Amino acid sequence: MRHLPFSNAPADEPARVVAEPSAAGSWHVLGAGSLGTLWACRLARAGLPVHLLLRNAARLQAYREAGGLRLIEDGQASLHCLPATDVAADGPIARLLLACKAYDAQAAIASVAARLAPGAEVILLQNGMGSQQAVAEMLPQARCIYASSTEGAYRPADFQAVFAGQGFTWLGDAGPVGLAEPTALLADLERAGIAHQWTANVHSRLWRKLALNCAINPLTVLYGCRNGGLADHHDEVATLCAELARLLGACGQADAALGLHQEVQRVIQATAANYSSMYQDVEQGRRTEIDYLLGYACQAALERHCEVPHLQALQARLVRALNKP
Ligand code: NAD
Ligand code: KPL
Repeated sequence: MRHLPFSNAPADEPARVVAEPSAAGSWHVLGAGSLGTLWACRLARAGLPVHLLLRNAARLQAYREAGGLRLIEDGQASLHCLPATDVAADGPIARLLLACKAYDAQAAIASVAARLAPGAEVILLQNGMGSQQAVAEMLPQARCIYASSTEGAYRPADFQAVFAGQGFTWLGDAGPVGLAEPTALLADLERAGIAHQWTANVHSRLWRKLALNCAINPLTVLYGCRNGGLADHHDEVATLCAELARLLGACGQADAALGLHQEVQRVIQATAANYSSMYQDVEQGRRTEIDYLLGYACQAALERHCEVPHLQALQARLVRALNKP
């Protein structure tokens, strides 16, 4: 869950953590933005080898000039001097965290796919649905792991992340269940203090989060309000939840629909002072992940002949609002 940004001012002098060059068994992190930095710094702090993969030589140079990654927690900054190369470098990758936005995921993974060792573990952190699935299809040689996270981080500047909201990350196999749990990977997360749980049904978690995001995020953009402002639009939220629950049922995800409206109301209350991630993207002039949220939901409904007129109207209103000059 995201929380209101607190002061962006980093603490006086950041604690400095110098990482050793990466060894076999390293974590590679592709996408050194908010969540990528949050994960990389916590893993490195726990003494685990972490290696950053940057998009190109210019980004690598910018990283060197920044002197490392800065993680800001409770107003305190720590500096993590992690080894980094650009994606064109050689060398096998055995464990990769893909931490870019949903709309960048396929291009990003294509730039390192040839380096993935057979059976490599690839954690996909993207929000919504559609992009993780598309990436998994591109990587038949890897063990793709879907993640659904409620942690919150934002980027006050390049190569910096503010840890803005404690949360939880569900992880599970993209492919058919049957593989043993990736115990070494989960042990690393435990050691790094990343709150998580392995689940045999991560798809249900992803659908549930998709539904929550569809019921809340677009309305916060359209009404220009914090999550708590949706208390004034109770009926509209209830109608959307009813359609989303029907859609989840039509998609074989009836469990993910249980108590949806109550949970949406609970999240609206619990995060009343926060701006949704979509609101923040729009506010900061960044592209939204709408295609992987409401867009995905409306397309799924169309394919299953499931009537969701309010969701469709919401999508049309949102697209109109986002395209306004
Ligand atoms: P972000 O924009 O802060 O970071 C993405 C990073 O990926 C950027 O540094 C970008 O330069 C990099 N990138 C993009 N294409 C690349 C490429 N081809 N090669 C190398 N790097 C590339 O995004 P974020 O907030 O960290 O979000 C990442 C994903 O996690 C999103 O899908 C988001 O919805 C999800 N998520 C974020 C949060 C959060 O609080 N930030 C919480 C839950 C889920
Ligand atoms: O996940 C969220 C987001 O803002 O993306 C919440 C807080 C649940 C609102 O949908």
